[in-house]
Amino acid sequence: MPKLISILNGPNLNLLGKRQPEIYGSETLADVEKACANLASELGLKAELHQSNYEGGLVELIHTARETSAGIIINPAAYTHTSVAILDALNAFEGPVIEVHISNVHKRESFRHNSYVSLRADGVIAGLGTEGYLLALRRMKTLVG
Ligand code: CA2
Repeated sequence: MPKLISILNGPNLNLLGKRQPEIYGSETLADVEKACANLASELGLKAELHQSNYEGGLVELIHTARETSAGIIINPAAYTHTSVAILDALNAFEGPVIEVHISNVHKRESFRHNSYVSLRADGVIAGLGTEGYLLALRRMKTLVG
């Protein structure tokens, strides 16, 4: 059985590819899901992508991943910069965690420079577009085998 990697996405990322392409590119979240599923299968992994617009929804997805997944790739979107609840949930997850941001948050407003999730993440990718999810999956393969 291939190991499962949960790819979790926060608020407004359901709009990916539909608004603000100058910041977030033109690929939709469904495109990202397909590309991740294909790469995961090449790597001998399984990837499942989820998105929630709610903080508690993301906490529950992390709790589910505790039971099902070898690793978590997470783009918590705006909750990156505000959510102790998501940090606490990730701290209760035993496997590797990689934080992904599509845009380079360090080149943007100063409120985007702090990440609570980075206190737990084993690695952080920012500013590499949606390709960041694929690079995170490759690193996951190294980490979970
Ligand atoms: O760069 C990223 O991936 C972010 O996590 C995206 C968040 C933002 O709050 C973070 O600071 C950085 C925003 C996600 C909103 O996604 C949209 C995508 C397309 C159109 C509108 C919103």
